[in-house]
Amino acid sequence: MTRFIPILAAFALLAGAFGVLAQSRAQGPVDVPARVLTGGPAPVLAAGGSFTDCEECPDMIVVPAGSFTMGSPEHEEGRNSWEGPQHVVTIARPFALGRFEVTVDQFAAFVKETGYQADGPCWTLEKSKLDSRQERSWRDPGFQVDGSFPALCLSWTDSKAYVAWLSKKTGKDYRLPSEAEWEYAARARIAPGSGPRYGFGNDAAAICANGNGFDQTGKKIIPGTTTWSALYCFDGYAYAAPVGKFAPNQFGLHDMLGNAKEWTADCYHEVVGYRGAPDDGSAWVSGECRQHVQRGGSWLSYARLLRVAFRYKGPDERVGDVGLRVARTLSAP
Ligand SMILES: [Ca+2]
Repeated sequence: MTRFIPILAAFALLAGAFGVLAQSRAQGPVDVPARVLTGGPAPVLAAGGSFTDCEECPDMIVVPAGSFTMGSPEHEEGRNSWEGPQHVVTIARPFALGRFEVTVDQFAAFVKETGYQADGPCWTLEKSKLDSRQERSWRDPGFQVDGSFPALCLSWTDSKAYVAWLSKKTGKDYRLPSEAEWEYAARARIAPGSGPRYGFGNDAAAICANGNGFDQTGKKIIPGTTTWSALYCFDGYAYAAPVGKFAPNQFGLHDMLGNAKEWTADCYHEVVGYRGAPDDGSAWVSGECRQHVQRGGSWLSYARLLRVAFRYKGPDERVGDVGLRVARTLSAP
């Protein structure tokens, strides 16, 4: 039961009123072949460049170095105290981040090559009921998916195993992004200052053009959600969407807003908020670490939960709206 509660709380949060539980890219990415990264004295990669290290590997975007203000201002509507205090984080070197969330096809390549066991159970919402279902997994998260969908029902351990495999396969440093890297990339700005609450802007009605959240499509189609808080727009997807169906942000990254919540490397420090958090873009892994941070919201998240400063937490369980996006450290030029 103790493991059930955080999962339930997380779902209630992302689902909003679960009724008392029943309520212009940087400069335009330029394709950079992987070999420029792997060859001898590597040329400096331009921010916005993209590469892929192997056929089955995620498409990567080079995120520029810069600084940003992490967290939400105290006056932001719907804010939680643990989104503060706001603090400036400096990302001293460019790094790479997946252009999309890791897809079913990409995760399948990992499972096929290693025999890794990532089958159920997975917590899914079906027939108006959240439950841990043995038959659900990344292959079948409770609704129809194909290889272009984000791989869902992945635990933090599954996600770590995937990036470890990518590293071994490519000889490169693949990893989960830090929470700071994630928020920096989602805000897609390279100078400090409070940016717009949804990354692309402040207009909740425009979310449907920028990402897949819990919208009027979902409310119409998903059983038992009529009392839930939803976006006042239609994004066309009741459940998850294939990756890349929505506009990229200024860094060329798709689906930072909604679709799948994404694991980060960071431990969750709810009580202290960001007091004691690193300011150099590294992951915060010291102290209590019962849960890890997830970011970005999902197809089950309404506007407040899609704010770029919103922080989710989750125990190491498989859940039907949680997947990952990979990061990679870039070699020094
Ligand atoms: Ca939707």
